[in-house]
Amino acid sequence: MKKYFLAVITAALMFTLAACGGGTSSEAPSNAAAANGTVVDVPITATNFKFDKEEYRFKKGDTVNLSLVNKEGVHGIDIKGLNVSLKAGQTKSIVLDKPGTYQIVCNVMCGAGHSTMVSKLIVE
Ligand SMILES: [Cu+2]
Repeated sequence: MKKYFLAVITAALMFTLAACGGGTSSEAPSNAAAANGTVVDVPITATNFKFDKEEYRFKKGDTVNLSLVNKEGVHGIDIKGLNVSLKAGQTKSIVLDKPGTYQIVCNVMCGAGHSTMVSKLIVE
């Protein structure tokens, strides 16, 4: 009886270990990628008169594939200090190698709320 119990415990342990092992291995690639900089697709969506997020946060070393989507109105983006200037449908890939806060502004005279179309891109 004791032996049977032991066998069940052993089987349960092995099953748990196998399940854990599976979980870890499926997460490992993304963690490894994060350490060396992750590649992130960043669609910035613009409406009248704001961008979809107040701040876009990344880690130093990340590569971001920026694109602009106009959901409402006609807008563009300039990111000061990162040499980014995009119109709708354009994309630009940049490596964020300098920590800091960069201002994202609309670069198209889109109307009454144009000057309030401001967001931040933060590199930590
Ligand atoms: Cu504008």
